[in-house]
Amino acid sequence: MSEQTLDATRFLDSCRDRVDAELDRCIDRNAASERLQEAMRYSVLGGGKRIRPALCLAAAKAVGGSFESALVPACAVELIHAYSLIHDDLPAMDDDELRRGRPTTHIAFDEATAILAGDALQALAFGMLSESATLGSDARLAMIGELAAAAGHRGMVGGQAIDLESVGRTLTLAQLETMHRHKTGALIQASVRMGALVSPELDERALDALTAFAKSLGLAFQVQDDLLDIEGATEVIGKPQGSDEARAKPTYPALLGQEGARRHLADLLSDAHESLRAFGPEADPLRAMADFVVARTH
Ligand code: GRG
Repeated sequence: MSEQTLDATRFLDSCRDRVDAELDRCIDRNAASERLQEAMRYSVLGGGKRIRPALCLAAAKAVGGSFESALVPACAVELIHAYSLIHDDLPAMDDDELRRGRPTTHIAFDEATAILAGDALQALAFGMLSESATLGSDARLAMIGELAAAAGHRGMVGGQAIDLESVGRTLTLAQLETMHRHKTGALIQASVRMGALVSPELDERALDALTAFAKSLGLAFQVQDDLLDIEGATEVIGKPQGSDEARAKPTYPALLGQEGARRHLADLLSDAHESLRAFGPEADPLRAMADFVVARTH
């Protein structure tokens, strides 16, 4: 393990306990349906690297914001992420039976419960933000807007729609990047920007630099995901690799070749670091997270 990966692993570990404790607390025991509540807890608390919460907490640190204030937005982005995975795994979408080494939510429960769990997690994310006692009302409002834009039809859901429309079609690199900017990039960008928004003294230049960082990192995340897929190092879920459906998905290695995709990944990582040039050591966790995202093995 390289020194940077080790730094990020330490940072991720230090975030995970606090984030998981908060997620455990916020999916309380008072849902109207016990089965729904179990499905929500199953989906959120059953593993996951917590990359998005860690990016949120690292961005807050980079601009001098407090860990305590960034904890709720960090959990909110993870709830949106968990909902997106539940819905993405459904038969009407990717139709996957395994996620994080366990049955997907619709397999462990049933399809209708999985849909409702995703819906409820999305609502919970916004509810948590609106009620956060550690954030001022301006910050709460800005974060709710940020997360809504990233999650909705101009962001993640829009990207998923492009993805569904693209199966079996040949995309140009520009079209592929447009899809990933929306599908995975938007939530990664929101994670970083919401972390930055906890700082009352945030200046526009710092926010722009962090946004540029997150844009490069969001694409890098997806290039590495595609590389892991073809290298077979990723957790293969439900469908055999190389199946007709898997082959029909547009990917970076399919467009650029494996070597081309690796070079593109290195360029995106370098762009991400360049965006942080004006920041001092307080942005080191963010730098380490960028290195981790491109070096991750699953
Ligand atoms: C269905 C509303 C809706 C949206 C779906 C983002 C998305 C849009 C679906 C996610 C499906 C997916 C597998 C996308 C590729 C990106 C990816 C590998 C996500 C998994 O993120 P990690 O690696 O997962 O952060 P963990 O398990 O660590 O949380």
